[in-house]
Amino acid sequence: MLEFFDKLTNAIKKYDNIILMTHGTPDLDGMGSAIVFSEILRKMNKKSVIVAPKNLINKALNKTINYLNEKNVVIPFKYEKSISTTDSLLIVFDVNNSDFVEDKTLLEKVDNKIVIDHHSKSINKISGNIGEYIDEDKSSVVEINTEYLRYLNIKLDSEFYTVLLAGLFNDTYNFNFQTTSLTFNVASYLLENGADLKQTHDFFREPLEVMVDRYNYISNNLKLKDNVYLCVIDDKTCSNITVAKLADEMLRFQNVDLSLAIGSGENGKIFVSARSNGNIDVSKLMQKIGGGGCKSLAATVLENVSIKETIELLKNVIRGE
Ligand SMILES: [Mn+2]
Repeated sequence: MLEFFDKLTNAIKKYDNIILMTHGTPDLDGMGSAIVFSEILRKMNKKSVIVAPKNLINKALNKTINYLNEKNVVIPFKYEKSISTTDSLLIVFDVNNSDFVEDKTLLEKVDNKIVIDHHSKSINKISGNIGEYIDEDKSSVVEINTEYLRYLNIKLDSEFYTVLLAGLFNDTYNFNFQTTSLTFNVASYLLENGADLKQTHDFFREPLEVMVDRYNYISNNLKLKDNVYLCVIDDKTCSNITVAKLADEMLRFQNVDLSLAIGSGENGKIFVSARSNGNIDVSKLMQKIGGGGCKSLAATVLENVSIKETIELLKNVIRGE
């Protein structure tokens, strides 16, 4: 890790035009990391831009951006067309599959790339030709970025530590997934530096009707196998985030080792989310049906299939386990 941090610092010093990007439909880990990284660069007297999200439907991230605006933090969002790519360095956070980045055109335009991620390596992996750090044992990109902050020994304003803590909460689902002693160690460091725990919780608070709705789908769960459950949103279109949260919640129940959730989005897409308490590697499971992720969180998007067919498909995938 230290070797990578040396490489990262040298690359940052070499380039004046630094572009930060995360995955499409960003979350608090990827975008939170990019926002804080841009502040780290500012402290290093380097200007940067963040590729602006086209799809900002993550409510917790929206609340975080509003919170930063209230603190007068300027987030340097720019769309691909207005970003200069000559002599530039692109740092990609929280994604290594070239199909899932916020802007593929930009990815192809920039030659010099660094990848910082914690997902399993995809067959369409972006080449981090300047450097890459991809560690599946890390809970989140926040964990890696916080280690970099420590390495640099840079102090930030407290709101940035709050954003990092929120990213950690997001990817571990409040320390339920992928959590190691380092995760707690990083959380402790963030709190010592002024992260606001109450504020972090507030980002994730949801309206009563949303929670009640989620539990309606949970109460109608399908048992696919011992300790394996599926929840289905079949009465409306929804976002991939709604599906992911359903799978997250289902894993909190006793005797659930693997939770799956599905729902259909716009344009006939079917979102599938899978969560595991660690007994089963769900990234391998989702890879079988064109997706990916980490050991305990993974997902895929299916096309040209119905909800009914997806249920059958998942039953078959689970039977193979
Ligand atoms: Mn992440």
